[in-house]
Amino acid sequence: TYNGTWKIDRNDNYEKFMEKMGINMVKRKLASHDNLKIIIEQTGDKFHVKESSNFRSIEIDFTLGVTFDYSLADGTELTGAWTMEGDVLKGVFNRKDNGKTLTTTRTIQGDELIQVIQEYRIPSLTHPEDVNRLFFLQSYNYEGVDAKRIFKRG
Ligand code: MYR
Repeated sequence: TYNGTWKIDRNDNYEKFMEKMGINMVKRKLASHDNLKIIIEQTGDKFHVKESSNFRSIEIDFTLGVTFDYSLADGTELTGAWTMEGDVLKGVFNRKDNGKTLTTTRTIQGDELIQVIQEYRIPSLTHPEDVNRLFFLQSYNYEGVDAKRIFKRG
């Protein structure tokens, strides 16, 4: 289960990923030590997420398969959705500013929650039904940088 409190433990390739996304050095340094904590409460296909970090504290509600808006800590606006496939949470989020697509997965491995983030050139895939199409197309459009953020139960 994803329920519980998750604190960032370490990142893998996160700074390089942010560089590729066009985030400047000062922001990258701050973001890679953001003390991110997420509290996940899942009830059926509904999620309530409390996100807190050095940057902000926000609460997010979403339903699996339903598109919602979300902003990154630097203000970049996204729209997209999470779906669940087996035990894997798969997200597809479109950047409103440049139309690029961020895909992300959350999986639990032992006592860790592993979030993988990738960026693709494919624009405007915002519908939940597009998730599988995107995961199929990804190998052709992959920008070549992905990152991991690894959380431990807190
Ligand atoms: C949530 O479930 O916590 C809310 C929605 C999260 C969307 C995540 C989108 C991809 C993350 C990209 C991070 C890139 C930072 C430069």
